[in-house]
Amino acid sequence: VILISGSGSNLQAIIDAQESGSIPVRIRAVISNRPGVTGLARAEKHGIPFHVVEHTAYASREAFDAALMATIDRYQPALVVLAGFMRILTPGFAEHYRGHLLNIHPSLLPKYQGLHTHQRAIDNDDKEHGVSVHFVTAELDGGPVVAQRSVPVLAGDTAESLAARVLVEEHKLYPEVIGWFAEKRLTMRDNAAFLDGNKIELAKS
Ligand code: NHR
Ligand code: GAR
Repeated sequence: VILISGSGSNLQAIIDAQESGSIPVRIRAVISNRPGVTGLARAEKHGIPFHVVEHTAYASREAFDAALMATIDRYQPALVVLAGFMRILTPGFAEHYRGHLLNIHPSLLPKYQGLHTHQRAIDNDDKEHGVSVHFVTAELDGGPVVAQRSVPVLAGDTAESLAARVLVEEHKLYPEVIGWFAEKRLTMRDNAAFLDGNKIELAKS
């Protein structure tokens, strides 16, 4: 089950990988917290069940997350994928899907947790920026990192031009990592990620 909030270009990359048979997954459903977004039209076009669970309809984060969990659990997914999903999830939600919940975050974690990552990389004069896929835990953007890809920051970059360069890498990386999970090569244990039984350690820069 894939959770989105917007354009869903990462969703599209996963749909494409499913349809080409390059990864052994079946997307059971797409859920958006915002109505009318492009990502929902992508799901519809490809015959994937889709739902809107609007966070604005709930009085608390706990109530929203309970509704989200109820919708997700109808599909009994092996994996829940955050793909441009923009609502912080409660510790109860993160615990419920522990080890079965991935996010793609547009920075080289642990740098730039939270929002506005591209502008922050530019403001700090970083020469390198990129994207991380991580298991989601209660700690925002703090769960174990599974894989990263970097891109150069170029002179004259705006947040938009840099985001576009990062997105190209996102669309390659996320389907690959989801494929590892589907092949049962990727697991989380004791707050660490393992690929083929080997603990994933971030390269020091
Ligand atoms: N939830 C938990 N518990 N742990 C994580 O690691 C999470 C998470 C929920 C979302 C994605 C994350 C990102 O990749 C993510 C990781 C939204 C915000 C945020 O501040 C921050 C980080 C991420 C997603 N959201 C605002 C909020 O109040 C709303 C912003 C908006 O609606 O535009 O929830 O960057
Ligand atoms: C992607 O860059 C993703 O990494 C980022 O939002 C974009 C969504 O694009 N995610 C976050 O910032 C999570 N807070 P998409 O909807 O086209 O996949």
